[in-house]
Amino acid sequence: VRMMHALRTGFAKGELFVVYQPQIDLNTRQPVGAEALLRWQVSDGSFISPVRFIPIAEYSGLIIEIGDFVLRCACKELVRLRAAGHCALTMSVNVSQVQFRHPFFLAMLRSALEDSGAPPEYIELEITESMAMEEPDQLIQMLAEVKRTGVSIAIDDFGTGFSSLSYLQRLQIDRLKIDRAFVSEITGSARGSSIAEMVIQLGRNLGLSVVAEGVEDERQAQILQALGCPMAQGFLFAQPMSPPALYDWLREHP
Ligand code: G
Ligand code: G
Ligand code: MN
Ligand code: NA
Repeated sequence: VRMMHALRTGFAKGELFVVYQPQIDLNTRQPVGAEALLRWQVSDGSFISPVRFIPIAEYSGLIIEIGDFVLRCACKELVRLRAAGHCALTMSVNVSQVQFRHPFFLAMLRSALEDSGAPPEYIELEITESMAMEEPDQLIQMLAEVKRTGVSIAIDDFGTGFSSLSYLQRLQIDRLKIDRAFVSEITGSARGSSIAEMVIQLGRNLGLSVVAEGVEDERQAQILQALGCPMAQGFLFAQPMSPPALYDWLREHP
């Protein structure tokens, strides 16, 4: 309850902001997109992880406003990036289950797109695998509506809920993001790389784009590239960055 109050006042005071982590093409090593990630810096200067505060935001309902804020920041940043000449970059936004299921979510999405003038084809929403696996008719309907706006859908943390893959055929998904737990295992053994390998193959067979998350060293990047993984994101390439740092990074990585 204390944290809920702190989050509410912190959000009102502007303590929440969005950073952007580049995503790169593994073959050319050029940036192809960015993921918007929320940060909360409290008044003493320390950061509270979204792993801790997102559940509280969901529980309290604050996630609706906060999620809308992230979506709007990301849309505006995409427009600025394009104005600065970075016209090929996509923008990925994490969407919480609570936010996605809200009756006004589609209206908020359309409004964020319209107000910013962001091109929907360059915006991607990341939903978690657990959300996709529930697979009720409502979700199928929702995704169809999202797709009608022109926005794409990625499955975040893919591979962590591997009990049923049948939803992949029924839902309008565009991209799979290999969870970093599997990326960190690929340099170990053949067994360690088998899930990443399977996801890459699955993406290829289903015509889905694949991004490996949490790539921290060159060996991981090379193995992923050899396995045919088209895209990656991780500390090896770039940390999540504030907009000014992102523009500097992009200038150095054309
Ligand atoms: O950026 P970091 O690694 O600290 O993020 C930790 C977790 O918080 C990740 O699972 C990420 O998806 C989630 N997260 C980060 N930003 C957002 C956001 O804007 N909305 C939601 N729903 N989750 C986010
Ligand atoms: O669950 P999601 O994919 O949204 O989580 C993204 C989070 O992963 C971000 O909070 C980001 O800070 C974190 N992240 C990005 N790259 C790396 C990495 O190379 N290693 C680790 N450990 N975390 C990373
Ligand atoms: Mn994500
Ligand atoms: Na993830």
